[in-house]
Amino acid sequence: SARNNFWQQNSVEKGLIDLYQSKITVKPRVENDIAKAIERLTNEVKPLKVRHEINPYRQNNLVVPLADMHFGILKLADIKSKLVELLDIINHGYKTIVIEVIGDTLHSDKINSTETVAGTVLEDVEMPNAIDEAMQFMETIVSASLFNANNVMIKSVGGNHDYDMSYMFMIWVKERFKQAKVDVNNNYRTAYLLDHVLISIQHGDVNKKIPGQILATEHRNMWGVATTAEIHTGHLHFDKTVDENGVVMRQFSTPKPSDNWEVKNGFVGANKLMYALVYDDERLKVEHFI
Ligand SMILES: [Mn+2]
Repeated sequence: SARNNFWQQNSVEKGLIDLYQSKITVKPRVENDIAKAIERLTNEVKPLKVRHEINPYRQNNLVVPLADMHFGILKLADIKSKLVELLDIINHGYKTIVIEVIGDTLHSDKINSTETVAGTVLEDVEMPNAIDEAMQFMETIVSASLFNANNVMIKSVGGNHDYDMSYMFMIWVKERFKQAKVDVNNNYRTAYLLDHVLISIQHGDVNKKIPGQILATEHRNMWGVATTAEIHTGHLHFDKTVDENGVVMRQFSTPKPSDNWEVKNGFVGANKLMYALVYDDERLKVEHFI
């Protein structure tokens, strides 16, 4: 803490003189403050109850893909206006809202150092605060979704920055939002049917060669029922949509600001967007760029 004072005083020799005083108090920086991290993680982890009702007039489905949020680099303040826009879209009301957590929600897989899953050391971010903000963000959009949809599903896969951390984070999500169907898993991809749309989510760092064929092979039953099939990924931080023999690959960008590594390498041009996708029974009808 710091405190400053300014005052004037009469002196016999110089007359009125200015006096200035600063008091600075410091205490040692605490490294490896596990107790503080545990307190943050367990703070008010009790189920949340949101007013939830079934409305048969809600026809369409909404998918909110969250790819590469990188909380730690990303601060909630960076996406305030995007969050308002997303909530406006959620407020229209849907049959089902799906929140897809596609990996790298958190920048680091460690709490007191900043590293990827493979151990690549990154520029330091404040992870307890990052987890706090990720929780606030999830709480905001899941609460709004529960209020505005007949069903809420939350699907997840870990990323190359947060695979282990993400697993634990999703356990918090599952415990916190008992009214939603939360898919916590330690797989590298997961798939689900949204009426007659088959959607697979995978972070995008693995299974890059023939993902459409792998989807058909691993989920024969859902593949047979589906009218359209899509794979949702992130990882590369830029927007790209490709129709690969009928399987639409949607790679989403990230709303986070460029970090030092990206600036150094010149990876600064991508749109910094969030997305909300509206589906009818059989296909994508509207894509919101937020
Ligand atoms: Mn990644």
